[in-house]
Amino acid sequence: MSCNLGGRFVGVGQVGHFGEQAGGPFFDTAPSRDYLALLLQDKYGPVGLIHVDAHPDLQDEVLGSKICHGTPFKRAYDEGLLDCSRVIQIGLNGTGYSSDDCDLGRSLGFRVVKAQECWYKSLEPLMAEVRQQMGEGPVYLSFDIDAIDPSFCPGTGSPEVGGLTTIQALELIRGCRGLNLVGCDLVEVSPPYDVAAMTAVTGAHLLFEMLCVLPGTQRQD
Ligand SMILES: [Mn+2]
Repeated sequence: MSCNLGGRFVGVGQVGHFGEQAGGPFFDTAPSRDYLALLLQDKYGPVGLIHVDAHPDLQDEVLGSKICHGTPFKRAYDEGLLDCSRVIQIGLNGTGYSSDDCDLGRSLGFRVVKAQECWYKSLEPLMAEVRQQMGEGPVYLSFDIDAIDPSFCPGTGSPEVGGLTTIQALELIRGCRGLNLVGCDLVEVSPPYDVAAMTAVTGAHLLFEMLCVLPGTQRQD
């Protein structure tokens, strides 16, 4: 395991076959995701992806930059890191760079589930479908905290109202049990925007929940 505690990027971990990381907003997010994904590609080849986020992060460039927080999955696609038939984006919501934001993923063969499609529902049925879609192959879970409604998680750089609840976030992560998870991240927690550490505490819980659904983890109901 290696850690970088020097900046907003609070940690990169690679434990055995598994990588888990937490990243702050903006420039540190995309490279950290890309770096770990490249490590995983060397080991596993193209991976399935469960991407929970209010934003598609599929722009080719943002403000002239190819590497920033709006571009990581376009770069991953371009690098051949993704098994596109096993990619789902969940929680897209609110403002975007363009009116076709939701179509970016669809055009690449991804399944896209907007936040509004999740309102008032348990996400357990959706996760049953996701487990079918992912099958036995390697899966990477990327969770942007801004998929969660800012009433729960205000501490993020691009908040979008009408997002998921924390209960739905737990359903999403717990619904990954049984998948061949080979890596995950939690990104875009921004302490300067946080209120009474609400977002940081939720983020810590979500990272713990991710550890609890790793392959081989013992479970007590
Ligand atoms: Mn986002």
